[in-house]
Amino acid sequence: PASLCGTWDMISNVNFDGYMSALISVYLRKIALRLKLRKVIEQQGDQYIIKTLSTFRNYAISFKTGQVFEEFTKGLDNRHIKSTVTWQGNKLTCEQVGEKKNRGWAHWVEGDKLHLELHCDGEVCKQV
Ligand code: RET
Repeated sequence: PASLCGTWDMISNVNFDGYMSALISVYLRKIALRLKLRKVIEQQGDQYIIKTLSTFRNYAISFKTGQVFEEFTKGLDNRHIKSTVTWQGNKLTCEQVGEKKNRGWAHWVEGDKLHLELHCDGEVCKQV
Protein backbone atom coordinates (compact mmCIF):
# COMPACT_ATOMS: atom_id res chain seq x y z
CA PRO A 1 0.00 0.00 0.00
CA ALA A 2 0.97 3.65 -0.47
CA SER A 3 2.97 5.18 2.37
CA LEU A 4 0.95 7.23 4.85
CA CYS A 5 4.03 9.07 6.07
CA GLY A 6 4.08 12.82 6.09
CA THR A 7 2.34 15.90 7.41
CA TRP A 8 -1.30 16.23 6.43
CA ASP A 9 -3.61 19.19 7.02
CA MET A 10 -7.34 18.65 7.23
CA ILE A 11 -9.49 19.89 4.35
CA SER A 12 -12.79 18.24 5.26
CA ASN A 13 -14.45 16.73 8.29
CA VAL A 14 -17.89 15.15 7.99
CA ASN A 15 -19.88 14.08 11.07
CA PHE A 16 -17.03 14.61 13.53
CA ASP A 17 -19.68 15.86 15.95
CA GLY A 18 -21.71 12.68 15.56
CA TYR A 19 -18.64 10.54 16.19
CA MET A 20 -17.67 12.62 19.22
CA SER A 21 -21.23 12.46 20.60
CA ALA A 22 -20.66 8.73 21.13
CA LEU A 23 -17.64 9.57 23.31
CA ILE A 24 -17.55 12.97 24.98
CA SER A 25 -19.58 15.83 26.42
CA VAL A 26 -21.05 18.63 24.36
CA TYR A 27 -18.63 21.13 25.89
CA LEU A 28 -15.50 19.46 24.56
CA ARG A 29 -17.22 18.72 21.25
CA LYS A 30 -17.85 22.42 20.66
CA ILE A 31 -14.13 23.15 20.99
CA ALA A 32 -12.97 20.12 19.01
CA LEU A 33 -15.35 20.83 16.13
CA ARG A 34 -13.64 24.15 15.37
CA LEU A 35 -10.13 22.71 15.16
CA LYS A 36 -8.13 22.38 11.98
CA LEU A 37 -6.39 19.10 12.63
CA ARG A 38 -2.98 18.11 11.37
CA LYS A 39 -1.77 14.50 11.14
CA VAL A 40 1.90 13.67 11.30
CA ILE A 41 2.59 10.03 10.44
CA GLU A 42 5.97 8.39 10.83
CA GLN A 43 6.90 4.81 10.08
CA GLN A 44 9.91 2.56 10.54
CA GLY A 45 9.21 -0.97 9.38
CA ASP A 46 6.01 -2.04 11.14
CA GLN A 47 6.41 0.61 13.87
CA TYR A 48 4.21 3.70 13.50
CA ILE A 49 3.76 7.00 15.27
CA ILE A 50 0.60 8.93 14.46
CA LYS A 51 0.16 12.41 15.88
CA THR A 52 -3.02 14.44 15.76
CA LEU A 53 -2.07 18.07 16.30
CA SER A 54 -4.17 21.15 16.97
CA THR A 55 -3.92 24.52 18.66
CA PHE A 56 -6.02 23.19 21.54
CA ARG A 57 -4.70 19.72 22.26
CA ASN A 58 -2.50 17.04 20.73
CA TYR A 59 -2.94 13.30 20.68
CA ALA A 60 -0.30 10.74 19.74
CA ILE A 61 -0.16 6.98 19.51
CA SER A 62 2.67 4.64 18.75
CA PHE A 63 2.21 0.99 17.82
CA LYS A 64 3.38 -1.99 15.81
CA THR A 65 1.01 -3.46 13.27
CA GLY A 66 -0.42 -6.84 14.23
CA GLN A 67 0.21 -6.40 17.96
CA VAL A 68 -2.46 -5.50 20.46
CA PHE A 69 -1.54 -2.46 22.57
CA GLU A 70 -3.03 -0.60 25.51
CA GLU A 71 -4.32 2.75 24.36
CA PHE A 72 -5.33 5.48 26.79
CA THR A 73 -7.23 8.16 24.94
CA LYS A 74 -5.79 10.97 27.04
CA GLY A 75 -7.43 14.33 26.47
CA LEU A 76 -9.97 12.78 24.17
CA ASP A 77 -12.48 10.59 26.05
CA ASN A 78 -9.91 9.35 28.60
CA ARG A 79 -10.75 5.68 28.22
CA HIS A 80 -8.52 2.63 28.37
CA ILE A 81 -8.93 0.43 25.32
CA LYS A 82 -7.18 -2.47 23.65
CA SER A 83 -6.21 -1.53 20.13
CA THR A 84 -4.94 -3.54 17.20
CA VAL A 85 -3.79 -2.04 13.91
CA THR A 86 -3.51 -4.12 10.75
CA TRP A 87 -3.38 -3.52 7.02
CA GLN A 88 -6.65 -4.48 5.31
CA GLY A 89 -5.87 -4.10 1.64
CA ASN A 90 -4.72 -0.48 1.24
CA LYS A 91 -6.21 0.62 4.58
CA LEU A 92 -4.37 0.86 7.87
CA THR A 93 -7.17 -0.29 10.12
CA CYS A 94 -7.56 -0.13 13.90
CA GLU A 95 -9.97 -2.02 16.11
CA GLN A 96 -10.43 -0.44 19.55
CA VAL A 97 -11.94 -2.81 22.08
CA GLY A 98 -13.37 -1.41 25.30
CA GLU A 99 -16.47 0.05 26.82
CA LYS A 100 -17.67 1.51 23.52
CA LYS A 101 -19.03 -0.82 20.87
CA ASN A 102 -17.83 -0.95 17.27
CA ARG A 103 -15.00 1.54 17.79
CA GLY A 104 -12.11 1.98 15.40
CA TRP A 105 -10.64 3.84 12.45
CA ALA A 106 -9.01 3.39 9.06
CA HIS A 107 -6.37 5.48 7.32
CA TRP A 108 -5.59 5.27 3.65
CA VAL A 109 -4.16 7.36 0.80
CA GLU A 110 -6.20 8.12 -2.31
CA GLY A 111 -4.46 10.19 -4.96
CA ASP A 112 -2.47 12.75 -2.97
CA LYS A 113 -4.85 12.82 -0.02
CA LEU A 114 -4.95 11.07 3.34
CA HIS A 115 -8.36 9.73 4.28
CA LEU A 116 -9.47 8.82 7.78
CA GLU A 117 -12.70 7.13 8.73
CA LEU A 118 -13.54 7.05 12.43
CA HIS A 119 -16.38 4.97 13.77
CA CYS A 120 -17.97 4.38 17.14
CA ASP A 121 -21.37 3.08 18.19
CA GLY A 122 -22.85 3.36 14.69
CA GLU A 123 -21.53 6.90 14.12
CA VAL A 124 -19.12 7.37 11.22
CA CYS A 125 -16.89 10.42 10.70
CA LYS A 126 -14.99 10.98 7.49
CA GLN A 127 -11.93 13.25 7.41
CA VAL A 128 -9.71 14.11 4.47
C1 RET B 1 -8.71 16.22 19.83
C2 RET B 1 -8.97 17.50 20.61
C3 RET B 1 -9.67 17.25 21.88
C4 RET B 1 -10.99 16.60 21.68
C5 RET B 1 -10.97 15.52 20.66
C6 RET B 1 -9.90 15.30 19.81
C7 RET B 1 -9.99 14.13 18.92
C8 RET B 1 -9.01 13.40 18.44
C9 RET B 1 -9.16 12.23 17.61
C10 RET B 1 -8.04 11.62 17.22
C11 RET B 1 -7.95 10.46 16.44
C12 RET B 1 -6.74 9.95 16.19
C13 RET B 1 -6.45 8.78 15.42
C14 RET B 1 -5.16 8.39 15.40
C15 RET B 1 -4.64 7.25 14.77
O1 RET B 1 -4.56 7.11 13.62
C16 RET B 1 -8.39 16.67 18.42
C17 RET B 1 -7.51 15.53 20.44
C18 RET B 1 -12.20 14.66 20.60
C19 RET B 1 -10.50 11.73 17.25
C20 RET B 1 -7.49 8.04 14.72
